[in-house]
Amino acid sequence: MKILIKNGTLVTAFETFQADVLIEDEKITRIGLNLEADSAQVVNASGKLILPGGVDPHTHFDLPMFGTVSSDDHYTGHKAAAFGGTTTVMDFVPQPPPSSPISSGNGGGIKEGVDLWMEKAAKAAIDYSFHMNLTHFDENVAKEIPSLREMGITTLKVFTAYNGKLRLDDGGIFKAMRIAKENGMLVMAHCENGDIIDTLVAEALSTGHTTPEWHARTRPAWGAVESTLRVAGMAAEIDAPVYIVHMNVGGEVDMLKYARERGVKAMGETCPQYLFFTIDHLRRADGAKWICSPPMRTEKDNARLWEGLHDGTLQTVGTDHCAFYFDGTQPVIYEGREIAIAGKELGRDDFTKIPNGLPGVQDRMPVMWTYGVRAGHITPNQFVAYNCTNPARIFGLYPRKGALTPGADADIVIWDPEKKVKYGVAQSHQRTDYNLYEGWELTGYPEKVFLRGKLIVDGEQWLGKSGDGQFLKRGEGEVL
Ligand code: DUC
Ligand code: ZN
Ligand code: ZN
Repeated sequence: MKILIKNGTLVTAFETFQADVLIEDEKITRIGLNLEADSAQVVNASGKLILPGGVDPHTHFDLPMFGTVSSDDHYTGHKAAAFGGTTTVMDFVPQPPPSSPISSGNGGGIKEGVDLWMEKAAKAAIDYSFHMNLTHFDENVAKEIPSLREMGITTLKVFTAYNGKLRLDDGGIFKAMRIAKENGMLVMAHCENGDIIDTLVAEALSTGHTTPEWHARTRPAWGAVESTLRVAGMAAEIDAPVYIVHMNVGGEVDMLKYARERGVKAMGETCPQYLFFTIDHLRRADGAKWICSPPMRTEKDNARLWEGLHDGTLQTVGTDHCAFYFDGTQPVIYEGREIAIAGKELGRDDFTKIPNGLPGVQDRMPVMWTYGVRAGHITPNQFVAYNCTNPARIFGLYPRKGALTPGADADIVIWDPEKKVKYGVAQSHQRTDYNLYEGWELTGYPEKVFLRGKLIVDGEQWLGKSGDGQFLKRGEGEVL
């Protein structure tokens, strides 16, 4: 099958130029001016931009939490991603706790966790890969980590918060980072201060402070700043790369800059929610919609994060997509069926019971185009770098993904830079009952989305299906 996309303007992480693109079967085979190809189906992209499919390095589909589960699974979340121009997602595999019945095998629980996630993701509609959450660490776990490489999983996420649940102590993180380095793997760090959070949460609850705002007030920004430096310090000591996920505080950007200026291989991701929202959103009557961890901060933090993208201190924009319904007692119609999944209402009287997480996998590229590129914070090439190319490079998928080049997978977005959309839940395929960007005016939107040469989104039309997505085995990534 041949498809010839003619007259478009290609935007890569490095340059912008006019060219035609020839797709043969699943790959891009030629890029050049005035291409011709016998029997090719021609798509006229005059006036449109051609971008590589987005790569979202940070999602949580079908994730059990607080007695419910995140409401987008590995099909619905993939479909939503595709409508927003994303064709590859990387999801986090929970490590079963040692007490879990599925953790029996060799004691580390890693293989069992991955097997379970493979099963869940069999319904994939776009290409996907996994990161491994490392939430307990002992000799058995240490021995099992290298086996992840054979599975094509070259990343470990560690937490400096969620004491007694997800957190590793500093010694555990340090040892895991050493093993990761020896095996060409990358540690991703969730940076907050678990001890201080637990102290403040207990105090807030005992003094009757139960509203969503207290979610942010009990997770101080300084905890994120100091733990970012702490983890970067470990990376410096080991000479290992580290990637700080969901950076949300201006001071974290300062710490990242400090570390990078000293040659530390530290990289950083932020997410749209930390660029646009603040603790004030948690003070609204529907503040639970904005509950995620780490929390929203201040306008000053928003501005510093934008600056970090503008000057290249940060490398990627992920979503941390982990959708929940605002009111899960009311079903949502999804593909003709009523679906109700318990959500944020679980914490109506206690912020600690509100499932943590936000929708965003579809929203990322459209909102970053209008309010990032058009607003002058980042260039179109930076947009492609942060949303597509850098995640592919850092996580070992480049140039198969995130690239417009012969030999790359034909994951292509035809982007209409002039299309105006009043965005919100009505345009969103994310399976939840709200959208954080409700009523936002967008200019620029995906028109057609190809996954390995197959047209899966055509305007409003969904042409993809469950099973279209492939698991991507990843190799060693680059340090950017
Ligand atoms: N934060 C969230 O808000 N949800 C899922 C995981 C995370 O780190
Ligand atoms: Zn996290
Ligand atoms: Zn996350």
